[in-house]
Amino acid sequence: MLYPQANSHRDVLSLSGIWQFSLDLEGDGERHRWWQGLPSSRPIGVPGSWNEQYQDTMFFMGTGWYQTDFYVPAQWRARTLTLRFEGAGHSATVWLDSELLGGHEGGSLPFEFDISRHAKPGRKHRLTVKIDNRLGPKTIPPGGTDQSNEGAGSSFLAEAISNFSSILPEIQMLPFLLETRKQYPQVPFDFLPYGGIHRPVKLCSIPKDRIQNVRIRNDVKRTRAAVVFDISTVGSATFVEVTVTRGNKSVKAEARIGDGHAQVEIGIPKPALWHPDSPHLYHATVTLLKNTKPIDEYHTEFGIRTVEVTENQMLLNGKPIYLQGACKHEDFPILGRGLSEAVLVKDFSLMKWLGANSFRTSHYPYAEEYLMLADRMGFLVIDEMPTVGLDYKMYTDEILHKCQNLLTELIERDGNHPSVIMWSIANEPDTFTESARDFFGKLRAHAKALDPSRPVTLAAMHVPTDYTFEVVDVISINRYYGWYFDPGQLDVAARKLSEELDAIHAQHKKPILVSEFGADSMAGLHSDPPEIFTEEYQAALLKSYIDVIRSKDFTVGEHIWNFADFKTPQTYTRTVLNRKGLFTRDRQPKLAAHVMRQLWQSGR
Ligand code: BDP
Repeated sequence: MLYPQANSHRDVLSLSGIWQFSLDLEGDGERHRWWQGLPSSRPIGVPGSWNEQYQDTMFFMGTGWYQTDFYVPAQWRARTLTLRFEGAGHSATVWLDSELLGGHEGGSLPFEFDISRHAKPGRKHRLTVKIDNRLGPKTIPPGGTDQSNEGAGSSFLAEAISNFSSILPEIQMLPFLLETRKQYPQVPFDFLPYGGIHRPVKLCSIPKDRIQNVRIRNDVKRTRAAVVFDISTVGSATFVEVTVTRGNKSVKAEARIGDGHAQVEIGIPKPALWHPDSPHLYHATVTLLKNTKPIDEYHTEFGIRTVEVTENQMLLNGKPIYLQGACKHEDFPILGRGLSEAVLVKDFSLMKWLGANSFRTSHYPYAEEYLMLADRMGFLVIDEMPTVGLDYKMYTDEILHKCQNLLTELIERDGNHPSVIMWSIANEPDTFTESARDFFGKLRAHAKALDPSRPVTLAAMHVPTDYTFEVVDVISINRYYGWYFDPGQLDVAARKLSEELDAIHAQHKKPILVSEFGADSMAGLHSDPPEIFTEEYQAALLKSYIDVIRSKDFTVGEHIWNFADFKTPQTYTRTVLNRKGLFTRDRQPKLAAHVMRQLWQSGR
């Protein structure tokens, strides 16, 4: 699936704007054929999560219906017409007029429908989208079945307690302890399960005979790069031509199409390599030819660079690279998870201001615009699957198959971006069982089969007995000493972190990224000596972790949790937001941001 673009053979119409919206509180919208018209609807902004657009939708878990009317331009005749959603969910069901087009599960990857049979050029159509943001035991990510706090896992627990309470009396405390961990909405992760059409919806007009997909890989040998374009096509075109341009130089090559596929290789002597300090991009134009006549084209940018992993290091273009940056969320006041290019630019400019060179798309794939900008501005991205909060009961063939499909979709979408240097196949799943090693081992193998050029990691928390350390290329650990453990004791935290890093590396001989560490701070709360929740304590904790991380020659980076404060479910450990941000939710720097800027602007 190619990212939509307008060029001399293609057209795109944005359907962003104000749509109509109704909550389906009784769950009977389908029975009442709401695609024929929404009852008592109100306006809603698209893209955007529904949560913060109205007071009564803030914590709503259920189905919400969206509707809009649009015209298909009269000149779009004899074309293939597609309707593309960049991201909506958690699940979406789509109707065009009264025709059911289909559905999609997962809110963070694009999906599209061929509507050529239904849509008529020059006519007005009604588009209806039913969104359900409820999660269940088999969705990715998972969630409590009713998203309330009631009755989770009680029979299993009752049985375990009666079996063990004679030998371990403390086990009777377990229901109480588990109760205190609950939050509302009840999800096994720490960000709001937003609902809505989070990313743009686009109406696309493409040629019937067309370029279907373009995969770009490069092989760099000494002073020469071979760039290979794998192109799939639809229809009867015979040749495909690729022109690669940089500055005023260009190289061209072509190949014959066989069975809807062609491979074009272009040699580039002395390539300008892509690197965060010099993010050189090449421009490629792929042209589809029928009897020498151009009938479709696609433009894309790409970078030439290599990534390798040794026992101690990550190498970018053969040289050690150290990742400094923060994990993010797609989260902003009022927009929720909704894409705003202005917020994106603001965030990237703040990351440059900090001196960061990297971030992780915690805990799901972000809008592709993030990667496009990362390519241009020079950020190293760890691209993460939406596999967050998986528990050991989920390691079944059915869930594995689902995760493999998601990974395929992710690599299909993001594989051409030079900024993506590593795939993260999960965040903090249960990894204390051997079944975790098998499950994530198979997921890693799937990633390698689709993309041998990038290392694979997993952000783990079950240190030191973590079975997935055996199957990843780079070990990533999320650590919260000095916060959830040993609060207020930075010396203890530093000692534990240091011992743990040494022990993991001694056993596994793999490079380690500290993929999360941090402390909440309420902007404006100060204390001396530093106490938890103050700006001083957050800054001191980050600094002391970084001293430890940098003292090891096998660490490959420091990723702070989090870039900015973000919205979470309600629980007594959160004051409306998770406040581990270097910036407030509206992107004003806390003390820690200034401290990190000083550290990062002067390099490792
Ligand atoms: C980590 C999770 C992250 C949380 C963070 C926290 O990976 O999603 O937000 O803890 O508690 O374990 O702040």
